[in-house]
Amino acid sequence: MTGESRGQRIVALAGGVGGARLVDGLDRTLPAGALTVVVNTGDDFQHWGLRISPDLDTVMYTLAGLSPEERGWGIDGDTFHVLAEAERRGAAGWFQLGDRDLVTHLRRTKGLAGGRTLTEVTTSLCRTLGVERTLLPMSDVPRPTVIETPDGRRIPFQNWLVRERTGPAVAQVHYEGRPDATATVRDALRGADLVIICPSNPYVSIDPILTLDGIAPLLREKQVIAVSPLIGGRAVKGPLAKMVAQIDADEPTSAWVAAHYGDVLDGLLVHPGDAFTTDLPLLETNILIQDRRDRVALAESLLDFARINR
Ligand code: FO1
Repeated sequence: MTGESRGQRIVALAGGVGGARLVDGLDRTLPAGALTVVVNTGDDFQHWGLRISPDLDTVMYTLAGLSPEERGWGIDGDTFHVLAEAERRGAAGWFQLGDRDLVTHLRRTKGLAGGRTLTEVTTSLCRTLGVERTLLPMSDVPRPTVIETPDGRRIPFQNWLVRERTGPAVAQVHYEGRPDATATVRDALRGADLVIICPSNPYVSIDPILTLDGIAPLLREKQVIAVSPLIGGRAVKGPLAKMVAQIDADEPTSAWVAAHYGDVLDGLLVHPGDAFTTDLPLLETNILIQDRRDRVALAESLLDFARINR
């Protein structure tokens, strides 16, 4: 596969843990320079005066081999002494920032305060952790995701996800502000031979990227292949299944994923048993990523499928 992919430029759109795992498989499969990862920053927020970019960090730590296998976010084996002390002194402790992880947030916050862009800061964070792949925040300007409940309450995304444990029902998801994708992101997409939509939550990880001005029209000119984030009517991780029921009053199926992405999509990978009747090229293959071997196998199947359907 590496030989066949030589010279190809592939862009992956990714959110959190599920996206990071496929990106890791692509990283292990594709030659140097062939892969650019555009990462959702709608989850970003300020906490303890620090700029936290959970999805960028999840992808970065995964590529650096630092992520905990099960949990997926943060740094494996991290300690939480600062968190315990901060809580003892009355700080909010609902978002678990690990001691080693804190160095990332401190450096990012300092870099941004010094006038560097999130793109620049991300590149330097990656280099210090030995990550050579190009990781690009979707935008250098904040675009916070906000959850709206049926009674009109608006809850910042991390508060809803972590603090309120996805309890409040979701009527709508908003992406606040109208920043542009960075020029670097647009150039990467313009030059792409293949765009991969990772198995991340469409509403809160992928749509923040797809709804940036000019991105969807650009993608309609490209071969775009997605991996379903749903298996047998359940999300591999996170609240997607109940969001589909609450927001779209629909069943959380692969057919929903295809309909959601609509004419942007040129192919979809679904788990065995999840195929449905459609003109869209489908590949039924194991999309449940449990270990490193699964990540590479999925990346290879996807690249083969893209080549056959080009
Ligand atoms: N997710 C949680 O469910 N609880 C946490 O306390 C938490 C802390 C955290 C710290 C750093 C980081 O990079 C990610 C963290 N996450 C936590 C994960 C993260 O908030 C979500 O998984 C993503 O935003 C969803 O893509």
